[in-house]
Amino acid sequence: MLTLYHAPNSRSSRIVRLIMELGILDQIDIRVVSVARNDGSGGADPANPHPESKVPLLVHDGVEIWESNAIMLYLTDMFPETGFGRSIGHPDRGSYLSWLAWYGNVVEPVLVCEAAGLSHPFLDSTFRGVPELAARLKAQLEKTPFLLGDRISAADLLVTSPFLWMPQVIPDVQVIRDWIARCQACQSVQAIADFDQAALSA
Ligand SMILES: N[C@@H](CCC(=O)N[C@@H](CS)C(=O)NCC(=O)O)C(=O)O
Repeated sequence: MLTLYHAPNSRSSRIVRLIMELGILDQIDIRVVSVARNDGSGGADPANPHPESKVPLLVHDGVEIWESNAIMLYLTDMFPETGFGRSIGHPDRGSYLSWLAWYGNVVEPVLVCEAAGLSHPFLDSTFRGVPELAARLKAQLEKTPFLLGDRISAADLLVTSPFLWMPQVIPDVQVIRDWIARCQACQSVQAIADFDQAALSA
């Protein structure tokens, strides 16, 4: 039994989007919960078992899996036939794990600091900044249309996701803009928008 705790228009929306791309919506019990929002709205939901009251949280037969990159890896490993991940033994497995981890370890800290207007030598030396992040993406996207070659993967969904909520931090680099547009061309973009709108109206 798989249960996803989800709040509309939040970091868990990218997990619902992946679930739609994997075609496994009917296999997951999606429970909509509230979370505390940056604008002061919302609040912790007693129905959400996440230990920090956050989303996303996936629960599989009683085991909790938290953090978006871990959840994406878990789901794509569980449903390898969908082609959205790269299984153990695949030549791109190491790159797949690296992009997923890089997102959590580098992309979110860099973009959150940028959006918050924070700068400090410790932040720069630990995470680098937006120019280095853009250079890393540009170098890859000049070689391949998606992070892992010719086919979109969960890594593309994850790494492009913050650019949807924070378009102001999209690097002004054409190959990056083209890649974001390619990733946004999927049907799941409208599907998740409709799903979240319906959840908010319910
Ligand atoms: N690194 C976590 C971040 C999760 C996170 O911060 N989620 C926000 C929603 S966008 C949340 O639940 N916030 C509620 C809170 O901070 O109490 C992930 O990517 O899964």
